[in-house]
Amino acid sequence: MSSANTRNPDTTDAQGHLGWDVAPGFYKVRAEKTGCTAPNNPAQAFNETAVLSIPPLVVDLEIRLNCPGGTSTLNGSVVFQGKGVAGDARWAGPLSVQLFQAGTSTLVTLVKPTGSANGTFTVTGIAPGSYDVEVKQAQTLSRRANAVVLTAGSATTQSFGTLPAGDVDNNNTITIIDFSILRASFGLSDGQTGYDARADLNKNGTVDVLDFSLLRANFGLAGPVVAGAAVGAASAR
Ligand SMILES: [Ca+2]
Ligand SMILES: [Ca+2]
Repeated sequence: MSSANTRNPDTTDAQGHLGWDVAPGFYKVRAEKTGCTAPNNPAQAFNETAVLSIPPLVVDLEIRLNCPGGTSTLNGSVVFQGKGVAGDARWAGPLSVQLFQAGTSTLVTLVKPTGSANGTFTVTGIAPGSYDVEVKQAQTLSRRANAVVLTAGSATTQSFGTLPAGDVDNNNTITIIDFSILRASFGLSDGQTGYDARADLNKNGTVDVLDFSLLRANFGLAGPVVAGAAVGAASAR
């Protein structure tokens, strides 16, 4: 560097630009960052320019690094009660996924992926780490899997198990309040005055005894239910 400009290290401006004065001569400029490599050589942990002859002034120098696996992916799956088997269109729809710092109540991120008819969902762009992951659908209790390890540049697969149905008001407990809403809509179908779609737990367009049975099977439960734990099986009623 020129003696008139010896800021080292230096930082970029808001546009990512960085510049400095040098004494006349021949230079290479090298860039490196932990976890990154040269785009055309994964074995080389840096990238650098060709030899630059200074002067003249060199501007718009661009040094690219390939930084793979900066984030991780979670491929999750859940099972629904009362809506047939995996592949049923009633399984598809919005989910709420919360990632907590493992072992704490610190919420790192809340995402709302759309689950498939098979109950699978994907969350991408997560910083690698260990998380307690909680999954909820609006009419079910949540399920939680603890200490799920997400690794940079790869996808982690996690089954959460059956989401207990019956949380009509979406507060993660199944109580008399949920029952009251269901009762108020009992016997009504989509389109009728007073019909409350939240109480249609099996998503068949009518609030009836099937919905009541689902709610009754899980009555008194609260989420999150730990992934893998058994819950009241509505299908047994
Ligand atoms: Ca509730
Ligand atoms: Ca129904």
